[in-house]
Amino acid sequence: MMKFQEKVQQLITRQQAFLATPNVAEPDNNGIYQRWQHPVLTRDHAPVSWRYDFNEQSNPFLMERQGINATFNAGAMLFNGKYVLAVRVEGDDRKSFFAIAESPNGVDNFVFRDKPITMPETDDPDTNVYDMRLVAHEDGYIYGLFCTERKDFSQPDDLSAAVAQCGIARTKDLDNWERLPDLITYSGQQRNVVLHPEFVDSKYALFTRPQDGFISVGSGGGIGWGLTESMENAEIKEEVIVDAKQYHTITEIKNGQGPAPIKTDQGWLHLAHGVRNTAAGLRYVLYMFMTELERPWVVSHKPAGHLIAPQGSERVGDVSNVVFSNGWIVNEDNQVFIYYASSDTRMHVATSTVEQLVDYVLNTPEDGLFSALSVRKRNELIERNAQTLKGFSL
Ligand code: M1P
Repeated sequence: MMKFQEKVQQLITRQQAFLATPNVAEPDNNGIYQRWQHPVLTRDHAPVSWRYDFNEQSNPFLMERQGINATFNAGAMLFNGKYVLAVRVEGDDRKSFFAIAESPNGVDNFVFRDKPITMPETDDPDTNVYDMRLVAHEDGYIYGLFCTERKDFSQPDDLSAAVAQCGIARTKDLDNWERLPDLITYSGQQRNVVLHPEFVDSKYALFTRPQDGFISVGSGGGIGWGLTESMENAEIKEEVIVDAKQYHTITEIKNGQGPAPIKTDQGWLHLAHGVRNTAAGLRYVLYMFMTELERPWVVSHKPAGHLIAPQGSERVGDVSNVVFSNGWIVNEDNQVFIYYASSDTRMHVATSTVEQLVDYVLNTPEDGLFSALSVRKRNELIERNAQTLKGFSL
């Protein structure tokens, strides 16, 4: 029988080999982005020392004492030459926390730092924290804006009744965080709040997602926008809607800003999620749009439909039929790494370039909102192609 120490060594060695597994681009792509074969982060990437007790006296069966359930919805940035994810790690106890994982190339070899982030709290403790957006603001700080969830004590008998608000923290090194007061708005609950990387009219600007309830946005919804004088006491007195939810589109039930937008010569590139209801439950997909450079709250271009929808094994997980993104990275070669989670379970990457995504946003037809218009546009494409394809053997 294998000795305890040998079993420990085997666990460590196996995980090291797993973490070093190279990722491989899918053989085909759609011209917009490239999918990769393996998830970049799964629960198996969580260090074994976060899960097992390696003391033979206290853990003779070498049990996983504190299991990890999922690694998903990660904020992202380049930091000290590395591709860095601020991952939502969820323990078997359903509590989420943040942990930094780093990769040299953005597509594989992601390794967690030694310990999760110890996030300071406000006077009102968070029950759960998740979905951090990392933003290097022009004020010199790296901000992490995230959802803080607490019990809704106005409904004591409903144990699912919760309140979502925007927690705010900042750092210079991603290890040591200063917690600031939660964002104040006047529109019920908030989730998917994202800091714009630049000042607007000398103020901090935030994308918001006002909602009436914890899951249902009710009469709220849409991606909002508001300004605050400071982040030390962030307060948005007035929100305008940038991109509203809309009947018979991918945002029929709700939507939310993903990561902070990317600045390009043509405008700000946005990645967001849209949600519609189906007989099988909510379906979350990712979509893009562009806003004006000088007025980041005004949409200038919006392709119809989704950019990324859950595919194959991505469709199955703790909350199935979901893709969600709150992190993307542009590197020095203008390559874009879109980090997206599937089904609230694991993280993937899709790669593209700024040039491709700008082309996609500027030149993909908008949603005509009616089947007849959709068919007309498709027939126009088919007829143009018929001319272009003369001379090809079809
Ligand atoms: O379960 C899908 C997603 O649901 C929520 O997103 P939204 O507020 O837009 O509905 C979040 O809890 C998110 O973490 C989760 O991935």
